[in-house]
Amino acid sequence: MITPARKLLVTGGAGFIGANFILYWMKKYPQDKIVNLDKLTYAGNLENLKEIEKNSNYGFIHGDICDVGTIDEAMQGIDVVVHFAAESHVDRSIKKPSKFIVTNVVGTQMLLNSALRNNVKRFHHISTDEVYGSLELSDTNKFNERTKYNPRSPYSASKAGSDHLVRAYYETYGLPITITNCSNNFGPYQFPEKFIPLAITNILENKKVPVYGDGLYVRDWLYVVDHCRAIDLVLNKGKIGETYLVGGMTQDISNLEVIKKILKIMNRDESFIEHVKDRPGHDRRYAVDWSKIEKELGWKPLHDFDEWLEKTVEWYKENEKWWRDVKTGAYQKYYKEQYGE
Ligand code: NAD
Ligand code: TDX
Repeated sequence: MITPARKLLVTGGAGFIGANFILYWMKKYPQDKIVNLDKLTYAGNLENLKEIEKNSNYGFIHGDICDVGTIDEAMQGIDVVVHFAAESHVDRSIKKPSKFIVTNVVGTQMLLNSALRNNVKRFHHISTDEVYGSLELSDTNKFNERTKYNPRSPYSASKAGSDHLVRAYYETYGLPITITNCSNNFGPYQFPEKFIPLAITNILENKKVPVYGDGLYVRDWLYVVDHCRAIDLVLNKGKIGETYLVGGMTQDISNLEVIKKILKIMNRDESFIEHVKDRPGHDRRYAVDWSKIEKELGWKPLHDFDEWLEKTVEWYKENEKWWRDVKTGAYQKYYKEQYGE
């Protein structure tokens, strides 16, 4: 158990899950101090943290996890590192993989070194179910903590590399680590390159939604606050050196089913669906067995997919300025390169 009034270093806290985590944590543990270290890449947005930016227990460092000077300074007096910072979009990793290796692999190793030098009490690494590769649609099996790693995209290969390094620092140097491998998140502040916010914001702009290939790809959707709750439990009750898988409540729901639900919520017909060229090496199915974290730490997802999908649609409707501001210049260029005119 980590004692109260802790000092946390959150990396990538200006991104989707990191920002949700900071908002969640500051509400639940107002006595704790948080330092957010973020490079503010295209995916980082300080608007996500507006409601807490003036809180005296919150501080922001604009910096790169690959920069030793910056991270050594940020690590001073830190009890707990929660490491979200990463290049996170599979399609971008297919077009330009190098950045993924630099940030996700090299950056993680730099942080591990600094955490070791500064005697942090916990290094928690945020990872993904994608490191386990792809399941068949006909398969009833799910990923669990014993599943063999089999990453199939540059993104998932880089995350797998980072997971191995985190475990190596535990085994070799005794760094007190924990890892969570989580399934697909959705919710407020998700950058509209990812499927659900891309679909919602395209529909709000009266544009079609690109669905890769046959659309019969399956993801294990989890509302982002449930992910934050899982990290909270692992930080407070998790066993050092352990990995916990975290997943949602949906039963093998396909991308086509997801988009049909969104269209129904938004009162639009299925003419908004546009099948486009498939993603190379597209993983068919992800499904997560989260019974270990349930049995050992008492976690289970609490946010129903349909209900929170509707609330997420509402959030994007109510925060039009937020997504219009990010769907500008560089985003337009990316969109054209990815989907054509
Ligand atoms: P995101 O792309 O929204 O945010 C990433 C953040 O990291 C941004 O704020 C960005 O500026 C920052 N960053 C990138 N490179 C950096 C660097 N070199 N130095 C410092 N900061 C840097 O990502 P997300 O969806 O919030 O994902 C967060 C973490 O969770 C990632 O590690 C990702 O692999 C993992 N994850 C994501 C999902 C998901 O569904 N989104 C699921 C499981 C795991
Ligand atoms: O335009 C699209 N059309 C489409 O059909 C996009 C962007 C996606 N898709 C499909 C691909 C996937 O089957 O939707 C599904 C979800 O795609 P993404 O939102 O890109 O997520 P995914 O590739 O599954 O990876 C996500 O979950 C695990 C996150 O981006 C990762 O960071 C996380 O680790």
